[in-house]
Amino acid sequence: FSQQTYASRGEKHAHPVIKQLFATMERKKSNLSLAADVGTKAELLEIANKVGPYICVLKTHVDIISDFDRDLVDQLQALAAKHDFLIFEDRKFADIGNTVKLQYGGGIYRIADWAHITNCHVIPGEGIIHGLAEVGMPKGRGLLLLAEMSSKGMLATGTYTDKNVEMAVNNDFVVGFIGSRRFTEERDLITMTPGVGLHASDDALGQQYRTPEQIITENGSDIIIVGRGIYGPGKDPVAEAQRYREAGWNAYLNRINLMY
Ligand code: UP6
Repeated sequence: FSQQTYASRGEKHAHPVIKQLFATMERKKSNLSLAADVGTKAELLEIANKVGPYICVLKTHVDIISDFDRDLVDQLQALAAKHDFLIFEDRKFADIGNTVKLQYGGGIYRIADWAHITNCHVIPGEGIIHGLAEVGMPKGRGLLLLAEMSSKGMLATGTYTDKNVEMAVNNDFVVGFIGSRRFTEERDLITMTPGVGLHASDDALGQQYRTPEQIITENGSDIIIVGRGIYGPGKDPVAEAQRYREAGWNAYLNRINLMY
């Protein structure tokens, strides 16, 4: 699949969210997702509006927003429509099926009502996917499994990663993975990769960075997730987003060309 264009994969894909995602990526020539880890509603809306034109996915952590409310969701959805991007709530669910069902559909955030994509750890076993699917599938949502993580010393390796792939291949609600590479050719499951930086050194809390070329061209991942590389101290978010969009897209073009 990594030899095909995003457009052709989108045309053939059975899942509505991934169809929409690939079409957006092709229209905007962007495989960049912004990890918007900011603390307030105003900051999130501001960066989503500024960087929106250059991204295919806005990745949120709604539980770090101090003044979260329904209006934030309405405004994010309006920005998603205006700038043509999808919303991925990086919730990293990790409980038993019955509990995650309540967490995904309810509480203050009601994530399933507005996030096209969310994700989970499969540490509890396959029941977590079934619980989330009960809420998300009727709404046409998609789920990513955390097959690997970007941080130093992470424990998602070997058999654990393989189990993620097995569970994903066998479930229609799963649309892909968080991880560093392409994981399977059995069906077109996407990979989104965090821990991407053009010149960043690793942070003090275990985060490790690789370049778009390593991730997209060499490893066959589909989307780069960039946070502080875009809005870190002293950075101009629009200029950085443009730079990462171009780097990510060129890395993809290199991959496609390599295959001809
Ligand atoms: N993230 C990782 N690594 C993972 C999974 N998720 O960094 O394995 C998320 C973080 C953060 C973003 O929760 O939102 O990706 C990375 O941000 P950064 O580019 O500022 O390091």
